[in-house]
Amino acid sequence: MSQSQHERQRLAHDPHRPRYHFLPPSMWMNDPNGLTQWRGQYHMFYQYNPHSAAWGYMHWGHAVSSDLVHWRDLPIALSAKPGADKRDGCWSGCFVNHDGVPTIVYTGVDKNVQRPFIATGDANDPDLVHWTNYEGNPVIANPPEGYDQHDFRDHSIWREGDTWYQVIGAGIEGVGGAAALYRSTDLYNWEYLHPLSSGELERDGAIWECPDFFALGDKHVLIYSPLPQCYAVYNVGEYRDHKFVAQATYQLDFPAYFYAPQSFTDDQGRRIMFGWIKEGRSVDAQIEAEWSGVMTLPRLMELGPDGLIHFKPAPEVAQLRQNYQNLGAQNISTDQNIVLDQHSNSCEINISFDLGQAQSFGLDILRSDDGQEFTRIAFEPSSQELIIDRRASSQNEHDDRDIRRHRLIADAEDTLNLRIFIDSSVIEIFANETTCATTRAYPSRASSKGIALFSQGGNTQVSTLEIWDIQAIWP
Ligand code: DQQ
Repeated sequence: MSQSQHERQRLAHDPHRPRYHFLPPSMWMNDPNGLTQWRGQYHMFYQYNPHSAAWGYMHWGHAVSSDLVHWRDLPIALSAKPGADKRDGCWSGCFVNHDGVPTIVYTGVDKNVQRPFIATGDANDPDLVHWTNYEGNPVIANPPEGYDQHDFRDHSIWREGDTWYQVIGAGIEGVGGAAALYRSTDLYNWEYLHPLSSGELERDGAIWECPDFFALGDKHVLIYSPLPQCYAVYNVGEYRDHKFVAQATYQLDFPAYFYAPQSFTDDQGRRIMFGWIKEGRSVDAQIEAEWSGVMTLPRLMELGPDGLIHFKPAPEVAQLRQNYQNLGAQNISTDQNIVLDQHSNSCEINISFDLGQAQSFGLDILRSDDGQEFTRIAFEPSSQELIIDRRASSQNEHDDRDIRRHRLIADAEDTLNLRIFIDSSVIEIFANETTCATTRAYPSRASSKGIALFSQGGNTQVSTLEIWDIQAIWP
């Protein structure tokens, strides 16, 4: 058994550890990096600290998959130098197919100075195991004048004709977060042009981390993760004269467990995103668990006729379904709780509610047999708010336990469809495809796997209710 399989087996008993969302064998993970499909295989690199379940000494972990769902661990691709400071290492970046040479552009951090670095791999190796740093690193000496000289990191690269373009996450002094645009003919010598886009300090943050820029439908999309807000934002707009003008801006996922997403186009032309799901419990609990950080499911992004990005789990995830239960239509009477027979904390729920007279309706998941512990997902038609209530999610006061309200990005008119993926402590929700909400819950009771439906202030008709158990992706 390999070391990584051993680690996975060692931690598999942990009831809060996800079983079908990707995470490393053990220890800390944050951003997805270098996502690509290379010679048929999907590659996931990720920010990884192999020494602890806390951030620091960043390496690039690495796994491959032939189906976006089952992953095979590979050796660390990029390492922090021995003796590095906690803040030094290999920070986020992207993969580039440089005329057949597999290439990574990332942020090398040395003595807390952040600069663009390049490493190349072996084109004949489908696993892309070996990476060699370019001797001339860094490839850009300093951030441009007028920019914050410290925060200058994370890369998104594309090609137009013979010319490479890249944006780097940055901030302009006194202005706000920005995506600094560069151009190059050889990927190694870069000329600064101007901000592809920049924001207003108060509204859009001081620094934009992890910019991701790509065409979608007949528009362009710029995604970034602003600081200090610490959530991810997507902008749909026009790209002209090498400037991006946003026409619509939305938070990508609610509330803020989802961060630093990255996307890529696969061989089928699909735009696929992964994001980092943070923990919702104390640092001590993470260190004790010996793991921290989870990837979202692979999300397909399409531009809808409404001008919004529509998010769906990649269809490949459906291969993990088993024990299909079609519970058909259900009528929930006002103030009634329908406790279902199903018990699972590793499942997918597809539920559609008709919007009727009820003031609010929804479901309790991760519910204990006595109904004392549960996580409530509710919808209030009058405010169009999705409400995630975790006040009774766990008995541990160090876990996040709050109630949050999020207005849907697109109003639900007649129906609210929720696709809910529960994976131990991860809850990933797709609401009418246009609003995503990801949260965490760490139930204390072993029986907290139940599901109940409720309606308040009027009856609610459920038109579809399907539930599948979801299989683990590791043996
Ligand atoms: N994580 C990386 C940075 C990036 C941040 C460091 C976002 O490159 O800006 O681990 O989570």
